[in-house]
Amino acid sequence: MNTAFTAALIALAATFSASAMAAGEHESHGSMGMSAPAAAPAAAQMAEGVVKKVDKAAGKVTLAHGPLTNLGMNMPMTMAFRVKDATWLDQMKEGSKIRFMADSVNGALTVVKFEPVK
Ligand SMILES: [Cu+2]
Repeated sequence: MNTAFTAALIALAATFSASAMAAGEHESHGSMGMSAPAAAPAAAQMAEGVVKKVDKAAGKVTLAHGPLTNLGMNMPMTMAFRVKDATWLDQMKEGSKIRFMADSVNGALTVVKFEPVK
């Protein structure tokens, strides 16, 4: 009787540790994504925008963009951004569509990732 109880306990413990391992693995995947925002998961956060105006002198671009949840913008709007790389302004044609990621850099909203959409 004692042996049967022990066996049941071992079986239970094995089941428990197996599910705990699965949960732990899942959790580590999640934290990996969070600690590496520049890696692959960031691609999913790229927003679409339409170039409205390019101001090379000021180093700014005006974009009509969709929601940017990382910046707390949940509504589409048109606004000016700084750009991390000024050469991007040469690739931003007024009226063209782009994919981008924006972030606050030293308090200024800045396009930190950019790729043209063909
Ligand atoms: Cu905005």
